[in-house]
Amino acid sequence: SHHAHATATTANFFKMPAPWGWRCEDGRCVKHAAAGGSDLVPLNQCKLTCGGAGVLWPLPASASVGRRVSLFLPQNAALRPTCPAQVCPLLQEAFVLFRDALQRYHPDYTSGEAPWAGPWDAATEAHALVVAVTVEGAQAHLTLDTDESYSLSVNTSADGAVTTATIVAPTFFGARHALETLAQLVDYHETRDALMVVQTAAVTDAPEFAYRGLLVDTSRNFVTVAALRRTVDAMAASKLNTLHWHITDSHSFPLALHSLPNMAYYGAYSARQVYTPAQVRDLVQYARVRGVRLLPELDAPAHVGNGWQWAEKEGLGRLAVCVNQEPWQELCVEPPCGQLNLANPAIYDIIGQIYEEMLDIFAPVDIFHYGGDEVNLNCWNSTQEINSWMTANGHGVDEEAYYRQWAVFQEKALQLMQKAAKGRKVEGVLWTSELTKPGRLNLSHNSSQYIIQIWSTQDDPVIGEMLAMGHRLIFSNHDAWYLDCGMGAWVGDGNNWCSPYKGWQTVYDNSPHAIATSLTGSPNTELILGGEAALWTEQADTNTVDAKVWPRAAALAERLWSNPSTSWQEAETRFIHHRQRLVQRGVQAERIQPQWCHQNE
Ligand code: CP6
Repeated sequence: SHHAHATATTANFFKMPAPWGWRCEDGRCVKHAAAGGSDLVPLNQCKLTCGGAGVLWPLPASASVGRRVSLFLPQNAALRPTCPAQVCPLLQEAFVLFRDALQRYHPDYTSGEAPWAGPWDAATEAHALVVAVTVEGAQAHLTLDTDESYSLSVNTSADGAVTTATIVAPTFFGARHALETLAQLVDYHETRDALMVVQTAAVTDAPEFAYRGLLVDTSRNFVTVAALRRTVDAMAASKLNTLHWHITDSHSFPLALHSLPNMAYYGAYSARQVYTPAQVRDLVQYARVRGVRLLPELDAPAHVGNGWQWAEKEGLGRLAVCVNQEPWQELCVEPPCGQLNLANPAIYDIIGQIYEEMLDIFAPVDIFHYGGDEVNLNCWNSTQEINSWMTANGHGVDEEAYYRQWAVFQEKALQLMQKAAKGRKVEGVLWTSELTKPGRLNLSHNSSQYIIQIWSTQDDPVIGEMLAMGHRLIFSNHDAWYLDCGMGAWVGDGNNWCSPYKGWQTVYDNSPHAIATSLTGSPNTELILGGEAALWTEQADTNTVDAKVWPRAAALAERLWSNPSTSWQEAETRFIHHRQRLVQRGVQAERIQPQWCHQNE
C-alpha cells in the first residue's frame, strides 16, 4: 500500500501504520515483521478482530465473537430500554456509565467527553450502536438469590450502518454485567480516532458463585470516600458484587453516627477522617448502580477500643476493656487492643443503637458482618470487673465458661440485629475463630444460619467441620486471598506476622471447590457462597489501596465468576488486557510485566 514507504515524521507519527503491527490469521494474532501496511493493527485491535473472547474478563460461561469490527463514535451509542418502572432509572444510570467507559478508551481522555478529533469518513460518522436492553424482573437490590445472568448478542446490518447489541437479563444486575461485557467488546482504533465494536457476538453468561467480595478495612488507616468509589468502579468492571466494609476496629472508629456522635468524636483519627451518614448513603447508591452491595461490619466483641471511651465519662461504666494495652499483643497480633466489657449490660444498648443506625444508613442491608474474631480470653479473665461478674453469675472462670459467654454475646448481638431489622431478613456473617470450633456456637437459635467467613489456611479442618455443620461459607483463606502483606515486618518488633505477598497467580489458582473437595471429598456446591479478598490496612491507606488491590482482586473475580478449570497461565494475556482497562477507569492498578512482553508475545 502507499503507506509502506511513508517516512515517519513527528507530524505524521501517530497516524502512520505501525511497522510492528499485527494481523489476524486463523483466529490468532500474528506479528507482522515487515514494514507497515494498512492491514496491520495494534495488538488491542488484533485481539478484538481475532475473536474478542481474547480480551474478556472475567471469561463468560459461553462466548463466541466475530472477527470483523465496525467503527463508531460514542455519541452514536444509544440505549433502547425495556424494563419495569422500578429498574429503568438504574438502567439509564448504568448506560451513562457505559458511555463513560467508552469515552475513557480514548488515550487523551481526562474527564467527561474525550477530545475526539477525526477526520472520519462518512460511514464512521453515521454508524450507530444501538443497545437494546430487556430487564425482565423488578428486583432493584442485590440478595444472595439475585439472578445475575444475562445474554448478549451483537449483530450488524448488512449495509454496516447499525450495530445492535441485544441484552436480555432477568434482573438489572445481569443487564449491568452485560453492559460491562459489551464495553469489553469495544476498543479505541488508533489510526482512525474512533471506537470499534465487534460486528457479531453471542454471549450467555452467569456467575459460578453468588458472593464475590472484597474487604476494605478503614480502621487501621483511613481510606477516603473517593478511594472507596474507585474501588467500586474497579469491582464493577470485574463483576465483583460485594464491598465488605470493615469500618471499625480497635484502632479507630471513623463512622460518624447521628445517634452516637461520641463514637467517632472519640474514635476517629481526626475530624476529617470520618464517614458521615450522608456520605455512606451516597456510596450505597453509587455501588448499587455498579452492581455492588455494601456489606457493613461492626467487629465485636474483640477488635474494639478507640471510640468507646466516652461512656465511662458519662457514667455508663466501661464499654471496652484492655483498650490500648499491649499485653494482648500476642493474640491480638498488634496493639492497640480492646474488647467489649461482658460485665457491663450497657454494651447491648450501645451496639443495638449502632446496629439500628447502620441498617438505616446502609439500607437496605441484606447481609451484616458481626466480626466475632480473635477474642483474647486473657483480656477478659485478667479484667477484675469481668472475672468477678463471671463468678457472681455462677458462670465460672474456666476457658469454656468464657467461650460460652462469648457465644451468649453473639446470640444477643443477633437478637439486637433482628430487632433493629424490624422484620426484614438480614443474613449474618461471622469470622472463623475459636468460637466456630464444633460445639461452641450453638445456643438457642439454629447456629447454622450464620454464614461463616473462613480466613484460616486452606488446609484448616475447620472448613470441613463448618460444612459438616451445614454452615454456608465465604472463603477468604489468608494464604491466597489476603492482599495486605508484602512490605515485610511492620511495627518495629521484628514480628513479621504477614504471610508472604500473594501474586495474582496465587489469587487466581485458589479454588474454593477444590479446597472443599480435598477436605470433604465433595465440592459442597450448595454451601459455598463464594469468596472474598481482604485488604487489611495496617500498611495501606488512600494512597496505596489501588495498587495493593488491583489487579489482583480481578484475578479473584474470574475465579468466582467463571471458576475456570485452567490455571493462571491460560489467563495471563487477558489479565494484562483487563489491567489496562482498570487503569482506563481511573484506578492506579499495579503493572504485571513490561510492555515489551505484551508486544512480543
Ligand atoms: N483484623 C481483624 C485483622 C485480622 C483479622 N481480623 C487479620 C488476622 C491475621 C492476618 C491478617 C488480618 N487484622 N479484625 C482476622 C479476620 Cl494474617
